[in-house]
Amino acid sequence: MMFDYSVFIRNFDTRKETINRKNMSRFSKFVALLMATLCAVSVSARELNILPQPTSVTIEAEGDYMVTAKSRIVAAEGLCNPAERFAEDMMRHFGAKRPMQISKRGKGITLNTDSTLHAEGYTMTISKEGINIVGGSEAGVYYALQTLRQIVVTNNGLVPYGVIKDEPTFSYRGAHLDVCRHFMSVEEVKEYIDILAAHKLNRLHWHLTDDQGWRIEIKAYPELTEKGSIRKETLIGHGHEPKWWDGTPHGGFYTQEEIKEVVKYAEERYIVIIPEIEMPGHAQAALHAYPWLGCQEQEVDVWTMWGVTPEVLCAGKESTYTFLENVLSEVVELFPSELIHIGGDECPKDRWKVCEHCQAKMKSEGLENEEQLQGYLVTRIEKFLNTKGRRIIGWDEILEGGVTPSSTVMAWRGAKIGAYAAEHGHEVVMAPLPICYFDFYQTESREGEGLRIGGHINFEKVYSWDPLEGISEEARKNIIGVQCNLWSEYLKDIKMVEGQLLPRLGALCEVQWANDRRDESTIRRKMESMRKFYDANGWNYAPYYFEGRK
Ligand code: TNX
Repeated sequence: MMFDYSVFIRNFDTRKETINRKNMSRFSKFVALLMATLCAVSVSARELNILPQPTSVTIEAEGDYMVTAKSRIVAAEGLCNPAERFAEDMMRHFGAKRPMQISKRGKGITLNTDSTLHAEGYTMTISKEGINIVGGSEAGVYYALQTLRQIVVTNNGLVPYGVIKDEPTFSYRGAHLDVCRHFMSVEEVKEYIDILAAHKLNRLHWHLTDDQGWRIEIKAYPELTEKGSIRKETLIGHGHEPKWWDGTPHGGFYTQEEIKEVVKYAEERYIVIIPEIEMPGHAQAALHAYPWLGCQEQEVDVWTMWGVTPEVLCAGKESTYTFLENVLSEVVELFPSELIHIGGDECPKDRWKVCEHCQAKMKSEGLENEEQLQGYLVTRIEKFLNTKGRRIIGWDEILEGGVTPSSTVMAWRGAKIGAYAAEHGHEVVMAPLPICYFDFYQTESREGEGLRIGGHINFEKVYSWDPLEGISEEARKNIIGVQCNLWSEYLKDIKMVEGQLLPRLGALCEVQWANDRRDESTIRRKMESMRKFYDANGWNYAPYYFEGRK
Protein backbone atom coordinates (compact mmCIF):
# COMPACT_ATOMS: atom_id res chain seq x y z
CA MET A 1 0.00 0.00 0.00
CA MET A 2 1.30 3.49 -0.86
CA PHE A 3 0.22 6.61 0.97
CA ASP A 4 1.16 10.21 1.36
CA TYR A 5 3.15 10.57 4.57
CA SER A 6 1.65 13.96 5.49
CA VAL A 7 -1.89 12.58 5.21
CA PHE A 8 -0.92 9.78 7.53
CA ILE A 9 0.23 12.25 10.21
CA ARG A 10 -3.10 14.09 10.05
CA ASN A 11 -5.08 10.83 10.32
CA PHE A 12 -2.94 9.73 13.19
CA ASP A 13 -3.64 12.96 15.10
CA THR A 14 -7.42 12.82 14.69
CA ARG A 15 -7.50 9.18 15.65
CA LYS A 16 -5.71 9.95 18.87
CA GLU A 17 -8.25 12.67 19.69
CA THR A 18 -11.27 10.38 19.13
CA ILE A 19 -9.71 7.72 21.28
CA ASN A 20 -9.22 10.19 24.11
CA ARG A 21 -12.80 11.39 23.99
CA LYS A 22 -14.26 7.90 24.25
CA ASN A 23 -15.01 6.37 27.58
CA MET A 24 -12.87 3.26 27.26
CA SER A 25 -11.99 0.37 29.46
CA ARG A 26 -8.51 0.33 30.94
CA PHE A 27 -7.56 -2.54 28.67
CA SER A 28 -8.74 -0.92 25.47
CA LYS A 29 -7.00 2.30 26.56
CA PHE A 30 -3.80 0.31 27.02
CA VAL A 31 -4.19 -1.30 23.58
CA ALA A 32 -4.86 2.06 21.98
CA LEU A 33 -1.81 3.57 23.65
CA LEU A 34 0.34 0.66 22.57
CA MET A 35 -0.91 1.00 18.99
CA ALA A 36 -0.28 4.72 19.00
CA THR A 37 3.25 4.25 20.32
CA LEU A 38 4.02 1.58 17.76
CA CYS A 39 2.65 3.77 14.99
CA ALA A 40 4.66 6.74 16.21
CA VAL A 41 7.83 4.68 16.26
CA SER A 42 7.31 3.31 12.81
CA VAL A 43 6.44 6.77 11.47
CA SER A 44 9.49 8.48 12.89
CA ALA A 45 11.73 5.67 11.72
CA ARG A 46 10.36 6.21 8.22
CA GLU A 47 10.83 9.96 8.10
CA LEU A 48 12.78 11.16 5.12
CA ASN A 49 14.82 14.29 5.68
CA ILE A 50 15.71 15.55 2.23
CA LEU A 51 17.17 19.00 1.69
CA PRO A 52 16.11 20.88 -0.38
CA GLN A 53 12.55 19.65 -0.06
CA PRO A 54 11.41 17.58 -3.08
CA THR A 55 8.12 18.36 -4.82
CA SER A 56 6.53 15.23 -3.36
CA VAL A 57 7.62 12.35 -1.17
CA THR A 58 5.41 9.30 -0.81
CA ILE A 59 6.68 6.42 1.27
CA GLU A 60 5.20 3.03 1.85
CA ALA A 61 4.26 1.82 5.30
CA GLU A 62 7.06 -0.69 5.35
CA GLY A 63 9.98 -2.04 3.40
CA ASP A 64 13.37 -0.59 2.60
CA TYR A 65 15.86 -1.11 -0.15
CA MET A 66 19.36 -1.41 1.20
CA VAL A 67 22.18 0.39 -0.59
CA THR A 68 25.64 -1.01 0.13
CA ALA A 69 29.13 -0.65 -1.32
CA LYS A 70 28.26 -3.68 -3.45
CA SER A 71 25.10 -2.24 -5.00
CA ARG A 72 25.16 -2.01 -8.77
CA ILE A 73 24.39 1.05 -10.86
CA VAL A 74 22.69 0.28 -14.16
CA ALA A 75 23.20 3.33 -16.34
CA ALA A 76 21.56 3.96 -19.70
CA GLU A 77 23.72 5.41 -22.44
CA GLY A 78 25.03 8.91 -21.75
CA LEU A 79 24.62 8.59 -17.98
CA CYS A 80 28.12 7.44 -17.11
CA ASN A 81 29.08 10.73 -15.52
CA PRO A 82 26.34 10.90 -12.86
CA ALA A 83 26.85 7.16 -12.25
CA GLU A 84 30.58 7.62 -11.73
CA ARG A 85 30.11 10.59 -9.40
CA PHE A 86 27.68 8.57 -7.27
CA ALA A 87 29.95 5.52 -7.29
CA GLU A 88 32.88 7.65 -6.06
CA ASP A 89 30.81 9.26 -3.31
CA MET A 90 29.56 5.88 -2.16
CA MET A 91 33.04 4.39 -2.19
CA ARG A 92 34.17 7.19 0.11
CA HIS A 93 31.09 6.83 2.28
CA PHE A 94 31.42 3.08 2.77
CA GLY A 95 35.20 3.24 2.97
CA ALA A 96 35.23 0.66 0.18
CA LYS A 97 38.31 -0.33 -1.80
CA ARG A 98 36.54 -0.19 -5.15
CA PRO A 99 33.79 2.09 -6.49
CA MET A 100 30.33 0.62 -7.03
CA GLN A 101 29.99 -1.43 -10.16
CA ILE A 102 28.46 0.38 -13.15
CA SER A 103 26.89 -1.75 -15.87
CA LYS A 104 24.49 -1.53 -18.78
CA ARG A 105 22.13 -4.30 -17.67
CA GLY A 106 20.94 -5.92 -14.48
CA LYS A 107 19.20 -4.95 -11.26
CA GLY A 108 20.08 -2.31 -8.72
CA ILE A 109 20.02 1.46 -9.05
CA THR A 110 18.85 2.06 -12.60
CA LEU A 111 19.35 5.39 -14.36
CA ASN A 112 17.35 6.61 -17.33
CA THR A 113 16.17 9.87 -18.83
CA ASP A 114 12.81 11.09 -20.06
CA SER A 115 12.88 14.44 -21.80
CA THR A 116 9.23 15.13 -20.93
CA LEU A 117 10.35 15.78 -17.33
CA HIS A 118 11.83 19.11 -16.21
CA ALA A 119 15.47 19.07 -17.38
CA GLU A 120 16.76 19.27 -13.81
CA GLY A 121 13.92 17.22 -12.32
CA TYR A 122 13.57 13.52 -11.64
CA THR A 123 11.35 10.74 -10.40
CA MET A 124 12.81 8.09 -8.11
CA THR A 125 10.87 4.92 -7.35
CA ILE A 126 12.12 2.64 -4.62
CA SER A 127 10.76 -0.91 -4.38
CA LYS A 128 12.05 -4.38 -3.63
CA GLU A 129 13.10 -4.60 -7.28
CA GLY A 130 15.57 -1.78 -6.77
CA ILE A 131 15.82 1.98 -7.17
CA ASN A 132 14.57 3.31 -10.44
CA ILE A 133 15.66 6.83 -11.35
CA VAL A 134 14.36 8.77 -14.32
CA GLY A 135 15.78 12.25 -14.83
CA GLY A 136 14.75 14.99 -17.23
CA SER A 137 18.38 15.03 -18.37
CA GLU A 138 21.80 13.98 -17.08
CA ALA A 139 21.52 16.81 -14.55
CA GLY A 140 18.16 15.53 -13.31
CA VAL A 141 19.67 12.08 -12.79
CA TYR A 142 22.57 13.70 -10.94
CA TYR A 143 20.17 15.52 -8.58
CA ALA A 144 18.24 12.30 -7.94
CA LEU A 145 21.52 10.69 -6.96
CA GLN A 146 22.29 13.61 -4.63
CA THR A 147 18.95 12.94 -2.95
CA LEU A 148 19.75 9.24 -2.73
CA ARG A 149 23.20 9.99 -1.33
CA GLN A 150 21.66 12.07 1.46
CA ILE A 151 19.31 9.23 2.36
CA VAL A 152 22.04 6.59 2.28
CA VAL A 153 24.46 8.65 4.39
CA THR A 154 21.95 9.79 7.01
CA ASN A 155 19.79 6.65 7.14
CA ASN A 156 22.39 3.86 7.24
CA GLY A 157 21.86 2.86 3.63
CA LEU A 158 18.15 2.15 4.14
CA VAL A 159 15.96 3.70 1.47
CA PRO A 160 12.21 3.34 2.22
CA TYR A 161 10.00 2.02 -0.58
CA GLY A 162 8.10 4.85 -2.20
CA VAL A 163 8.24 7.56 -4.84
CA ILE A 164 10.06 10.89 -4.82
CA LYS A 165 9.23 13.49 -7.44
CA ASP A 166 11.25 16.63 -7.72
CA GLU A 167 12.10 19.72 -9.76
CA PRO A 168 13.62 23.12 -8.95
CA THR A 169 11.91 26.49 -8.57
CA PHE A 170 14.73 28.66 -9.95
CA SER A 171 16.99 27.95 -12.92
CA TYR A 172 19.91 29.96 -11.47
CA ARG A 173 20.95 28.62 -8.07
CA GLY A 174 24.25 30.19 -7.27
CA ALA A 175 26.96 30.84 -4.76
CA HIS A 176 29.78 33.33 -5.21
CA LEU A 177 33.37 32.87 -4.10
CA ASP A 178 35.87 35.70 -3.68
CA VAL A 179 39.39 34.36 -4.21
CA CYS A 180 40.93 37.84 -4.51
CA ARG A 181 40.87 39.02 -0.92
CA HIS A 182 42.16 35.58 0.05
CA PHE A 183 43.39 33.11 -2.50
CA MET A 184 41.89 29.62 -2.42
CA SER A 185 43.76 26.72 -4.03
CA VAL A 186 42.35 24.49 -6.78
CA GLU A 187 41.67 21.77 -4.19
CA GLU A 188 39.85 24.26 -1.98
CA VAL A 189 37.67 25.50 -4.84
CA LYS A 190 36.83 21.88 -5.68
CA GLU A 191 35.68 21.30 -2.11
CA TYR A 192 33.47 24.38 -2.40
CA ILE A 193 32.01 22.98 -5.61
CA ASP A 194 31.29 19.65 -3.86
CA ILE A 195 29.28 21.47 -1.21
CA LEU A 196 27.29 23.47 -3.75
CA ALA A 197 26.49 20.36 -5.78
CA ALA A 198 25.24 18.49 -2.71
CA HIS A 199 22.75 21.33 -2.15
CA LYS A 200 21.67 21.15 -5.81
CA LEU A 201 23.19 24.50 -6.79
CA ASN A 202 24.14 24.92 -10.43
CA ARG A 203 26.16 28.17 -10.62
CA LEU A 204 29.49 29.19 -9.14
CA HIS A 205 30.20 32.89 -9.51
CA TRP A 206 34.00 32.98 -9.37
CA HIS A 207 35.25 36.45 -8.38
CA LEU A 208 38.69 36.39 -10.00
CA THR A 209 39.95 39.97 -10.08
CA ASP A 210 39.85 42.81 -7.58
CA ASP A 211 41.93 45.60 -6.03
CA GLN A 212 43.73 43.20 -3.69
CA GLY A 213 44.77 40.57 -6.24
CA TRP A 214 44.45 39.41 -9.87
CA ARG A 215 44.02 35.65 -9.84
CA ILE A 216 43.69 34.44 -13.46
CA GLU A 217 46.59 33.96 -15.87
CA ILE A 218 46.18 36.04 -19.02
CA LYS A 219 48.79 35.15 -21.62
CA ALA A 220 48.68 38.51 -23.38
CA TYR A 221 49.40 40.37 -20.13
CA PRO A 222 51.71 38.22 -17.96
CA GLU A 223 52.31 40.95 -15.40
CA LEU A 224 48.68 40.80 -14.28
CA THR A 225 49.63 37.71 -12.33
CA GLU A 226 53.41 38.20 -12.04
CA LYS A 227 52.90 41.51 -10.28
CA GLY A 228 49.17 41.87 -9.73
CA SER A 229 48.60 38.64 -7.83
CA ILE A 230 50.75 39.62 -4.84
CA ARG A 231 50.02 42.23 -2.20
CA LYS A 232 52.55 43.32 0.39
CA GLU A 233 50.40 42.52 3.38
CA THR A 234 46.86 41.98 4.59
CA LEU A 235 44.60 44.11 6.72
CA ILE A 236 43.65 41.90 9.64
CA GLY A 237 41.64 44.39 11.68
CA HIS A 238 38.84 46.81 10.93
CA GLY A 239 40.96 49.96 11.31
CA HIS A 240 43.85 51.54 9.49
CA GLU A 241 46.70 51.71 11.99
CA PRO A 242 49.96 49.84 11.25
CA LYS A 243 49.27 47.20 13.90
CA TRP A 244 46.22 46.09 11.95
CA TRP A 245 48.28 44.76 9.05
CA ASP A 246 50.02 41.38 9.24
CA GLY A 247 53.28 42.33 7.48
CA THR A 248 53.15 39.15 5.36
CA PRO A 249 52.91 39.13 1.55
CA HIS A 250 49.83 37.33 0.20
CA GLY A 251 49.50 35.93 -3.31
CA GLY A 252 48.36 33.17 -5.61
CA PHE A 253 46.76 32.73 -9.02
CA TYR A 254 45.39 30.03 -11.32
CA THR A 255 47.18 29.06 -14.51
CA GLN A 256 44.92 28.58 -17.51
CA GLU A 257 45.45 24.83 -17.19
CA GLU A 258 44.22 24.96 -13.60
CA ILE A 259 41.22 27.04 -14.61
CA LYS A 260 40.30 24.40 -17.21
CA GLU A 261 40.64 21.69 -14.58
CA VAL A 262 38.25 23.50 -12.22
CA VAL A 263 35.75 24.25 -15.01
CA LYS A 264 35.72 20.55 -15.94
CA TYR A 265 35.34 19.48 -12.31
CA ALA A 266 32.36 21.81 -11.95
CA GLU A 267 30.84 20.65 -15.24
CA GLU A 268 30.98 17.06 -14.05
CA ARG A 269 28.82 18.24 -11.13
CA TYR A 270 26.44 20.19 -13.38
CA ILE A 271 27.74 23.53 -12.16
CA VAL A 272 28.40 26.34 -14.61
CA ILE A 273 31.21 28.65 -13.52
CA ILE A 274 30.56 32.31 -14.22
CA PRO A 275 33.88 34.14 -14.15
CA GLU A 276 33.97 37.73 -12.96
CA ILE A 277 36.45 40.20 -14.41
CA GLU A 278 35.90 43.47 -12.55
CA MET A 279 35.68 46.72 -14.49
CA PRO A 280 36.05 49.68 -14.42
CA GLY A 281 36.39 49.80 -10.61
CA HIS A 282 37.91 47.20 -8.26
CA ALA A 283 40.87 46.98 -10.65
CA GLN A 284 43.80 48.34 -8.67
CA ALA A 285 45.77 45.07 -8.95
CA ALA A 286 45.66 45.46 -12.75
CA LEU A 287 46.72 49.12 -12.41
CA HIS A 288 49.72 47.99 -10.36
CA ALA A 289 50.76 45.65 -13.18
CA TYR A 290 50.06 48.14 -15.97
CA PRO A 291 49.88 51.77 -14.78
CA TRP A 292 48.92 52.86 -18.33
CA LEU A 293 45.45 51.45 -17.64
CA GLY A 294 44.77 54.40 -15.29
CA CYS A 295 43.90 58.01 -16.05
CA GLN A 296 47.03 59.53 -14.51
CA GLU A 297 49.25 56.50 -15.19
CA GLN A 298 50.90 56.77 -11.77
CA GLU A 299 52.30 53.74 -9.94
CA VAL A 300 49.97 52.17 -7.39
CA ASP A 301 50.37 49.14 -5.14
CA VAL A 302 48.16 46.08 -5.15
CA TRP A 303 45.74 47.46 -2.57
CA THR A 304 46.19 46.56 1.09
CA MET A 305 42.94 48.08 2.32
CA TRP A 306 39.36 46.80 2.10
CA GLY A 307 36.59 48.96 0.70
CA VAL A 308 36.42 51.20 -2.35
CA THR A 309 39.56 52.69 -3.93
CA PRO A 310 39.51 55.80 -6.14
CA GLU A 311 42.03 54.10 -8.50
CA VAL A 312 39.98 52.79 -11.45
CA LEU A 313 40.50 51.96 -15.12
CA CYS A 314 40.53 54.95 -17.49
CA ALA A 315 37.35 54.88 -19.57
CA GLY A 316 38.64 57.45 -22.05
CA LYS A 317 41.68 55.84 -23.62
CA GLU A 318 41.20 53.32 -26.42
CA SER A 319 44.06 51.27 -24.94
CA THR A 320 41.78 50.34 -22.00
CA TYR A 321 39.18 48.88 -24.36
CA THR A 322 41.83 46.93 -26.26
CA PHE A 323 43.09 45.56 -22.95
CA LEU A 324 39.63 44.52 -21.77
CA GLU A 325 38.77 42.88 -25.08
CA ASN A 326 42.05 40.95 -25.13
CA VAL A 327 41.53 39.77 -21.56
CA LEU A 328 37.93 38.73 -22.24
CA SER A 329 38.95 36.93 -25.43
CA GLU A 330 41.10 34.62 -23.32
CA VAL A 331 38.43 34.35 -20.62
CA VAL A 332 35.74 33.12 -23.02
CA GLU A 333 38.11 30.45 -24.29
CA LEU A 334 38.38 29.09 -20.75
CA PHE A 335 34.77 29.40 -19.60
CA PRO A 336 31.87 27.99 -21.64
CA SER A 337 29.33 29.96 -19.55
CA GLU A 338 26.95 32.05 -21.62
CA LEU A 339 26.96 34.73 -18.90
CA ILE A 340 30.22 36.54 -18.22
CA HIS A 341 30.31 38.78 -15.13
CA ILE A 342 31.87 42.16 -15.79
CA GLY A 343 31.58 43.59 -12.27
CA GLY A 344 30.54 47.22 -12.64
CA ASP A 345 30.13 47.93 -8.93
CA GLU A 346 31.61 50.64 -6.72
CA CYS A 347 33.45 52.74 -9.30
CA PRO A 348 34.22 56.24 -7.95
CA LYS A 349 34.38 58.81 -10.72
CA ASP A 350 36.96 61.18 -9.14
CA ARG A 351 39.78 60.29 -11.57
CA TRP A 352 37.50 60.47 -14.61
CA LYS A 353 36.32 63.98 -13.70
CA VAL A 354 39.86 65.37 -14.05
CA CYS A 355 41.03 63.10 -16.87
CA GLU A 356 41.48 64.65 -20.30
CA HIS A 357 40.90 61.31 -22.03
CA CYS A 358 37.66 60.61 -20.17
CA GLN A 359 36.37 64.13 -20.74
CA ALA A 360 37.27 63.93 -24.45
CA LYS A 361 35.46 60.58 -24.76
CA MET A 362 32.36 62.01 -23.09
CA LYS A 363 32.39 64.89 -25.54
CA SER A 364 32.91 62.77 -28.65
CA GLU A 365 30.20 60.30 -27.58
CA GLY A 366 27.76 62.99 -26.44
CA LEU A 367 27.70 61.74 -22.85
CA GLU A 368 26.37 64.11 -20.20
CA ASN A 369 28.10 62.82 -17.11
CA GLU A 370 30.54 60.23 -15.78
CA GLU A 371 27.73 57.74 -14.97
CA GLN A 372 26.92 57.69 -18.66
CA LEU A 373 30.60 57.15 -19.40
CA GLN A 374 30.43 54.01 -17.25
CA GLY A 375 27.27 53.02 -19.18
CA TYR A 376 29.21 53.53 -22.41
CA LEU A 377 32.02 51.25 -21.22
CA VAL A 378 29.63 48.53 -20.05
CA THR A 379 27.58 48.64 -23.26
CA ARG A 380 30.69 48.53 -25.42
CA ILE A 381 31.97 45.49 -23.54
CA GLU A 382 28.51 43.92 -23.76
CA LYS A 383 28.53 44.31 -27.55
CA PHE A 384 32.00 42.84 -27.72
CA LEU A 385 30.97 39.80 -25.69
CA ASN A 386 27.85 39.42 -27.84
CA THR A 387 30.14 38.99 -30.86
CA LYS A 388 31.63 36.02 -28.98
CA GLY A 389 28.16 34.56 -28.38
CA ARG A 390 28.11 35.59 -24.72
CA ARG A 391 25.94 37.84 -22.58
CA ILE A 392 26.91 40.08 -19.70
CA ILE A 393 25.85 40.01 -16.10
CA GLY A 394 26.87 42.86 -13.79
CA TRP A 395 26.31 44.20 -10.27
CA ASP A 396 23.26 46.45 -10.10
CA GLU A 397 25.22 49.71 -10.58
CA ILE A 398 25.21 48.88 -14.30
CA LEU A 399 21.62 50.17 -14.27
CA GLU A 400 22.84 53.69 -13.50
CA GLY A 401 24.75 54.12 -16.73
CA GLY A 402 21.66 53.39 -18.81
CA VAL A 403 22.35 49.84 -20.04
CA THR A 404 19.78 48.04 -22.17
CA PRO A 405 17.56 45.25 -20.75
CA SER A 406 19.67 42.68 -22.62
CA SER A 407 22.09 42.69 -19.69
CA THR A 408 21.43 40.53 -16.64
CA VAL A 409 21.49 42.36 -13.33
CA MET A 410 22.87 40.94 -10.11
CA ALA A 411 21.03 42.80 -7.36
CA TRP A 412 23.28 43.37 -4.36
CA ARG A 413 22.33 46.73 -2.82
CA GLY A 414 18.89 45.46 -1.89
CA ALA A 415 16.06 43.26 -3.14
CA LYS A 416 14.17 46.43 -4.15
CA ILE A 417 16.78 47.17 -6.82
CA GLY A 418 16.35 43.63 -8.09
CA ALA A 419 12.60 44.18 -8.24
CA TYR A 420 13.14 47.47 -10.08
CA ALA A 421 15.42 45.82 -12.66
CA ALA A 422 12.95 42.95 -13.16
CA GLU A 423 10.08 45.41 -13.67
CA HIS A 424 12.24 47.13 -16.32
CA GLY A 425 12.74 43.94 -18.29
CA HIS A 426 16.16 42.79 -17.09
CA GLU A 427 16.82 39.22 -16.09
CA VAL A 428 17.77 39.38 -12.44
CA VAL A 429 19.77 37.30 -10.00
CA MET A 430 18.80 38.17 -6.45
CA ALA A 431 21.92 38.37 -4.26
CA PRO A 432 20.96 41.28 -2.04
CA LEU A 433 22.25 42.77 1.17
CA PRO A 434 21.85 41.73 3.89
CA ILE A 435 20.22 38.30 3.35
CA CYS A 436 22.70 36.92 0.83
CA TYR A 437 25.86 38.26 2.49
CA PHE A 438 27.21 35.11 4.02
CA ASP A 439 30.40 36.97 5.02
CA PHE A 440 28.28 38.63 7.76
CA TYR A 441 28.17 37.58 11.40
CA GLN A 442 25.71 34.78 12.20
CA THR A 443 24.69 35.75 15.73
CA GLU A 444 23.46 38.93 17.36
CA SER A 445 26.10 38.79 20.13
CA ARG A 446 28.94 37.80 17.73
CA GLU A 447 30.41 35.87 20.64
CA GLY A 448 33.08 33.39 19.61
CA GLU A 449 32.69 34.14 15.90
CA GLY A 450 36.08 35.76 15.33
CA LEU A 451 36.46 38.99 13.36
CA ARG A 452 34.09 39.26 10.40
CA ILE A 453 33.20 42.11 8.05
CA GLY A 454 30.07 43.14 9.99
CA GLY A 455 26.29 42.79 9.72
CA HIS A 456 24.15 39.96 11.03
CA ILE A 457 22.38 37.24 9.07
CA ASN A 458 21.26 34.05 10.75
CA PHE A 459 19.74 30.86 9.36
CA GLU A 460 16.19 31.92 10.27
CA LYS A 461 16.43 35.20 8.36
CA VAL A 462 17.62 33.43 5.24
CA TYR A 463 14.94 30.76 5.57
CA SER A 464 12.05 33.19 5.91
CA TRP A 465 13.09 35.39 2.96
CA ASP A 466 10.90 35.44 -0.13
CA PRO A 467 12.91 36.75 -3.10
CA LEU A 468 9.70 37.37 -5.06
CA GLU A 469 8.04 39.57 -2.45
CA GLY A 470 6.52 42.76 -3.82
CA ILE A 471 7.28 41.86 -7.44
CA SER A 472 4.47 41.92 -9.98
CA GLU A 473 3.29 38.67 -11.55
CA GLU A 474 4.61 39.87 -14.89
CA ALA A 475 8.11 40.71 -13.60
CA ARG A 476 8.50 37.53 -11.53
CA LYS A 477 9.50 35.53 -14.56
CA ASN A 478 12.55 37.81 -14.87
CA ILE A 479 13.90 36.68 -11.52
CA ILE A 480 16.03 33.83 -12.80
CA GLY A 481 17.46 32.93 -9.44
CA VAL A 482 19.14 33.54 -6.15
CA GLN A 483 22.75 33.58 -4.97
CA CYS A 484 24.74 33.99 -1.76
CA ASN A 485 28.00 35.96 -1.70
CA LEU A 486 31.14 34.84 0.10
CA TRP A 487 33.46 37.83 0.26
CA SER A 488 36.74 36.77 1.79
CA GLU A 489 38.25 39.86 3.43
CA TYR A 490 38.19 38.06 6.77
CA LEU A 491 38.04 34.47 5.50
CA LYS A 492 41.55 33.13 5.06
CA ASP A 493 40.86 29.65 3.73
CA ILE A 494 38.13 27.29 2.60
CA LYS A 495 37.42 25.97 6.10
CA MET A 496 36.58 29.50 7.26
CA VAL A 497 34.47 29.96 4.13
CA GLU A 498 32.63 26.73 4.91
CA GLY A 499 31.89 27.94 8.43
CA GLN A 500 30.16 30.96 6.88
CA LEU A 501 28.43 28.98 4.15
CA LEU A 502 27.07 26.17 6.33
CA PRO A 503 24.49 25.77 7.62
CA ARG A 504 23.05 28.96 6.04
CA LEU A 505 23.28 27.36 2.59
CA GLY A 506 20.85 24.77 3.96
CA ALA A 507 18.30 27.56 4.27
CA LEU A 508 19.20 29.22 0.98
CA CYS A 509 19.01 26.04 -1.10
CA GLU A 510 15.39 25.66 -0.07
CA VAL A 511 14.74 29.22 -1.34
CA GLN A 512 16.55 28.37 -4.57
CA TRP A 513 15.18 24.89 -5.24
CA ALA A 514 11.97 24.67 -3.21
CA ASN A 515 10.77 28.25 -2.77
CA ASP A 516 7.04 27.51 -2.62
CA ARG A 517 7.24 24.34 -0.57
CA ARG A 518 9.35 25.49 2.35
CA ASP A 519 8.05 24.29 5.70
CA GLU A 520 9.25 25.95 8.90
CA SER A 521 7.88 23.11 11.00
CA THR A 522 10.25 20.51 9.52
CA ILE A 523 13.37 22.51 8.68
CA ARG A 524 15.10 22.04 12.04
CA ARG A 525 14.63 18.27 11.86
CA LYS A 526 16.00 18.27 8.31
CA MET A 527 19.00 20.36 9.33
CA GLU A 528 19.81 17.98 12.18
CA SER A 529 19.96 15.29 9.53
CA MET A 530 22.07 17.52 7.23
CA ARG A 531 24.45 18.06 10.10
CA LYS A 532 25.20 14.32 10.05
CA PHE A 533 25.75 14.64 6.31
CA TYR A 534 28.17 17.57 6.79
CA ASP A 535 30.07 15.61 9.44
CA ALA A 536 30.25 12.54 7.21
CA ASN A 537 31.79 14.65 4.44
CA GLY A 538 34.22 16.47 6.73
CA TRP A 539 32.73 19.88 5.90
CA ASN A 540 33.01 22.64 8.43
CA TYR A 541 29.81 24.35 9.61
CA ALA A 542 28.95 26.97 12.20
CA PRO A 543 27.45 25.57 15.41
CA TYR A 544 25.17 28.53 16.28
CA TYR A 545 21.96 27.39 14.59
CA PHE A 546 22.25 23.97 16.19
CA GLU A 547 22.85 25.58 19.58
CA GLY A 548 19.75 27.72 19.21
CA ARG A 549 21.80 30.93 19.05
CA LYS A 550 20.43 33.65 16.82
C1 TNX B 1 30.59 44.96 -1.21
S1 TNX B 1 28.85 43.33 -3.16
C2 TNX B 1 31.32 44.59 -2.30
C3 TNX B 1 32.57 43.81 -2.11
C4 TNX B 1 32.91 43.62 -0.66
C5 TNX B 1 31.65 43.33 0.12
C6 TNX B 1 31.86 43.04 1.57
C7 TNX B 1 29.78 44.17 -4.08
C8 TNX B 1 29.38 44.25 -5.45
N1 TNX B 1 30.90 44.77 -3.60
O1 TNX B 1 33.63 44.40 -2.83
O2 TNX B 1 33.82 42.58 -0.54
O3 TNX B 1 30.76 44.42 0.02
O4 TNX B 1 30.67 42.56 2.17
